Amino acid sequence: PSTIYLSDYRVPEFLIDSTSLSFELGEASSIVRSVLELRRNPESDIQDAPLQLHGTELELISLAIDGRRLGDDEWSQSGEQLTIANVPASFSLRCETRIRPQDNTSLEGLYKSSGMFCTQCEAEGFRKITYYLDRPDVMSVFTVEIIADQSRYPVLLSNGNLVATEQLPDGLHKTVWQDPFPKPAYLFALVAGKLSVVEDQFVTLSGRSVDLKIYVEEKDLDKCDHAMLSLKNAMRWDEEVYGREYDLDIFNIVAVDDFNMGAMENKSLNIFNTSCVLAKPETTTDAGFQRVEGVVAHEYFHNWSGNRVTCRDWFQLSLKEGFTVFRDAEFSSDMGSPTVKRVEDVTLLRTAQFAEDAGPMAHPIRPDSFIEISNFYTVTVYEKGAEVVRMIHTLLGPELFRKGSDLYFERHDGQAVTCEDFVLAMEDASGIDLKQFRNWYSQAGTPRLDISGRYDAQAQSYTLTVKQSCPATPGQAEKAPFHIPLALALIGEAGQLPLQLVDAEPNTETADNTELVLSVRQSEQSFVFSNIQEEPVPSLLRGFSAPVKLDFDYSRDQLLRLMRSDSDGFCRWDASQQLGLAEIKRAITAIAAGQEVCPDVEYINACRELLGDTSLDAAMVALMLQLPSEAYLAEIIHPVDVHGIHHAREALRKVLATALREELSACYSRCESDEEYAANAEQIARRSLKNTALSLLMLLNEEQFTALAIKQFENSGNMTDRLAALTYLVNSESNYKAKALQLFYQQWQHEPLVINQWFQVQAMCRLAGTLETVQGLMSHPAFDIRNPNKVRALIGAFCGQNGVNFHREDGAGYRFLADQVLVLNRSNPQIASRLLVPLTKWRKYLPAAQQLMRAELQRVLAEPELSSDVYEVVSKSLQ
Ligand code: B3K
Ligand code: ZN
Repeated sequence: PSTIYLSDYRVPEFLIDSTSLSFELGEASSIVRSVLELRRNPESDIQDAPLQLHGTELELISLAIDGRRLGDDEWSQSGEQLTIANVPASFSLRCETRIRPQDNTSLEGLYKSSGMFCTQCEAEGFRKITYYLDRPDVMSVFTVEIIADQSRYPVLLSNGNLVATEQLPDGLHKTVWQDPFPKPAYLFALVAGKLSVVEDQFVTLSGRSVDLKIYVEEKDLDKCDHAMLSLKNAMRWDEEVYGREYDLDIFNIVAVDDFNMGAMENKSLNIFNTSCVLAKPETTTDAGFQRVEGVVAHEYFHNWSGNRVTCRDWFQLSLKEGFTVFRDAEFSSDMGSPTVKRVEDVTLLRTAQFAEDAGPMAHPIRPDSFIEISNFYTVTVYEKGAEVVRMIHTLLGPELFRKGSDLYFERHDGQAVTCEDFVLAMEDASGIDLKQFRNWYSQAGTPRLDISGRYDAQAQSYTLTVKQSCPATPGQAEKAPFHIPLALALIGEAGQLPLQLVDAEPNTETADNTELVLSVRQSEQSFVFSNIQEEPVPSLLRGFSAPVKLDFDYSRDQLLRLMRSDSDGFCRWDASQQLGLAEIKRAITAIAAGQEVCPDVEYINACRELLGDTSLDAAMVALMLQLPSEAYLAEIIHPVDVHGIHHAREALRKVLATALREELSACYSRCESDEEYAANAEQIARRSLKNTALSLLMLLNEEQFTALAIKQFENSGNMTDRLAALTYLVNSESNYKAKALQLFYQQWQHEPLVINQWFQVQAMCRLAGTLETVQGLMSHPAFDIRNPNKVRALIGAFCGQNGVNFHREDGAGYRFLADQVLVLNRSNPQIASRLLVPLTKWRKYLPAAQQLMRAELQRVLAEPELSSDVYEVVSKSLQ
């Protein structure tokens, strides 16, 4: 496999003005006929180039130029390339190919999923359908004809508007679709199947009425309401917040079972993983409801940030993904609880993204090379990319940011552009210089801020000294300083102090002048605040204003003050996490020395206060009571002793539960409610706190709490509470767990999404013997290795979220993962390379683990027929 470089980008030599496709979908194979109106690109330097089209795994039947069929000597094929040497300046190319969607297990291109045909073309799947210029800067107007058996495939969909339907002989029928908006091939979609539909309407700001349709299997018709509501909310929100209106008369969503990721934003025909569209209280957890809302919105928002304005090349992926994640995060924040959403996003960033940035696959949000683009749909491109857009938002403020996004959409509507074009629009609209800020696009690694504060009582001044650095990443030894927005406040005894900065220009200030955003630009920089009457506690990186690691030497009492009274929800939560982290570190030391774990009384008291304070948002209390996750701890404590961390954390949780037994119990009762389920912030918060309390109480191993869990498991009407109870029971010593698992299976065996949760709960069980359970479940009739959701639920959850069992000291967890990766390498390379990620982090662990992990990676690398996906990840991780 070869490496592709951003610096090698050239404009396309040909353009495709229009694309007509005709599909004859059959049971053994399908025929694709295309007519492409091609012409040489006037902007290309090479005006005599041969035509080179992409194509993979296609059976070529015939080729014709302007109606004349080409002889075998007029074209040649090598690798993914079809070359036609002599072509005129403009011409029509007719091409016929045969493909086998039934045998396509990669779930890329055209494939079958539970009896229906569907497509996934991003990034480079269209070349598995027909020969084409499969690159995002070639945009074309598509007309699509679909012919299929009417009884098996009554619904035939593609992008744009339905312009014709026709009955054909032999039980066939046909539909014709036309998409007026030029688009790259990666946004093409086709669906054919037996589908039921839920319909609604949306009237846009300018008064146009849009038909909204969600297509699902008939049995799922009762699970579409939440997605439909989320779609309408997203459409309204994009009008209000970004001034973006929907542009066609129809918007379709289709749910499919077998899908490599969450969903896909194909123009007017979004295709969704069932897990990201179906929801009802009995089968879906609160997290599931929120995911549906977020993903529906995300794909919808792509209509502007992605489709109307698309990417020039795949190195610019974050242009659409980072921006769209930022947009969907703000939307979810507006629909629910802003602080909770922020804490969840920061948690993901600090665990998965920071780990990626510190690992062998580290890359900037705009990578400069790749072997397989599918490997770059990463937390870095998406989530860190969103943080970069958020920082621009912070530096510009909401009004100028909106001016910038308006300019961006207006300037580039209908174009395929770069991250640079986005930044330029933001600069042009705001007049704010983002020159140094651009380093965020080109440099990988998580910057580190080391901050210290000095109070001068005499001068009544407070000085913050900020040092920034960024560790080396593969291919980038030295980094230039970043432009980092550092939001802060200074907290005194009675609250936030007024801020007067000496000799520097902050970017933003709050109305009362007690909060501001410092622009940190140098490797070392000091900021002096005057008229400070008492020694303050700095509240730093408010709202997590930059994706950095922050180090400030807070005392316990300072952290307690922040945890009790900071007005910034994120900082408040973060203080609780830092206190928890300190306790876990002490517990690790205590256990290693054979001593008892006994946390600081003040810390326990602060937790007690939280539990008793009914004025607080329950969701925040729940978040603050949860100790930093093992995944986060693995980012902080090096080398990572998985078992040591796990035992210390569990021991500490148990001590906390013992100390807070009465309060937790009271809190549980207070949060119980029999009102009708709603996925709103208030109820979600209450369930979250209730289940956090129960999870702690379960550690006490007392019959009364086990009984409580059993009661919750048996009686609750919603999946959030039932699944939480099942999880705690499965992780307990209770004899009831086998029965619970069996009951649960029996009740939900016909709901694949629920059964995935059943697999996941078992795969994540912390008790010994889980690997054997997982291995056993691999041959359960409900498991299917060709279905990515099942692979993620069982294998992915075990290897990625069950540290103690995956990192078994005998290496059996590593061996298991390598075995599965080798199987999936053949059927579904994208899923295989994703799954491999936990092994690639081998360098962080203790020497014995390192050796075992590396041996498994070497075994994978030795496989003779590695896909480019797996090859890239495994070879880079061993470098
Ligand atoms: N754009 C798609 C992701 C495609 C992944 C291709 N391997 C979904 C999204 O981000 O909205
Ligand atoms: Zn996206």
